[in-house]
Amino acid sequence: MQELRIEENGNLGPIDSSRIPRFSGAATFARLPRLDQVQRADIAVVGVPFDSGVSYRPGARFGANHVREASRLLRPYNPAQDVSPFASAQVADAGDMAVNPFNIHEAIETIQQDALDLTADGARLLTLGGDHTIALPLLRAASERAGEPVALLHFDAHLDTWDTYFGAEYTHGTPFRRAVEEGLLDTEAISHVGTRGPLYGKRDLEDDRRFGFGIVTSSDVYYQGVREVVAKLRDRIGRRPLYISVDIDVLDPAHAPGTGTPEAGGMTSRELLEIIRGLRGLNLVAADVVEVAPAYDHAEITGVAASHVAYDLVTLMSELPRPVVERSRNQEHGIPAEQRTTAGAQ
Ligand SMILES: [Mn+2]
Repeated sequence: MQELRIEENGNLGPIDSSRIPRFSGAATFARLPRLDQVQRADIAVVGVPFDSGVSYRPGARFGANHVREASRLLRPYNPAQDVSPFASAQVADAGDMAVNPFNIHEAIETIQQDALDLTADGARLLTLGGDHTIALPLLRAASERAGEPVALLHFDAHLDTWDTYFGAEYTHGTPFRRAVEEGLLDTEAISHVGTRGPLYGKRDLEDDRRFGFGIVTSSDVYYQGVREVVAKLRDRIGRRPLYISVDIDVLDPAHAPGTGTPEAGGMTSRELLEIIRGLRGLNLVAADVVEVAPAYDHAEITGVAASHVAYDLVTLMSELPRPVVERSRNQEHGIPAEQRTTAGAQ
């Protein structure tokens, strides 16, 4: 059937839900075109169906498609930011990366390379997980593209700076420790937001502080309020290239039951969205939304929350100028768009 789309500013937008019911057809993020349907994307949304790094409930491998399904109700104008993100920028769904579920090392390599390929022409990347393991290769790609270590805002119930589980270095509880060790992060500008819940010991916090992380706990958000938190975070980040990683378990289980390691006492989806909206104008180079595990979701509560978080992140990106990219060797010899796996968008 014909895809009747909204076109604005020369950008191919979402399927027009006033003419084609929004509950019909194959799901892409926000009913946007697939990457192979556009000349070039300013922002690519890609899925990573991978959850081989989880320590508790599995199932985040189904997260990206769940978020796509839950994103059908997103509309093209974002009144909270007074921006029409799909008119301001060409946004497209790049489908899913084909990651090896049986080999975590190979999966990490694939994610890093695919992220580099997708951003070779200056596109910004929004990734839908997948478990939090994927943040490490995504940060490798982001800092390589930025040409310097990046600032990090990490929304999560957990620190994710633990060392190993069962001797394994690459898991969903360890990506940010690895990222610091690899020099991917500007440790003057890295913060966790929304942390809470029991730890193994005080040492967890001491290690984390030693790596340079600032912490805004879930309680801090409650007592200080969104405005004060936003002001502190903006201060710390400044003009640095910024990566935002959102583990959906930053939300209270009431707002996001469909996740792998839930903790009571979390932020509301309103608080999270307001903090993200407070970050307008910062140099957001890439972002992810991870740990959506649909088997534990009900009535798409988690999927809807994640899709709105992704939408506001895309909105932030849509206002930024497209980065100037020098034609590099990597770009000349990268994998052509048509050879990338795009199965997930179906
Ligand atoms: Mn996490």
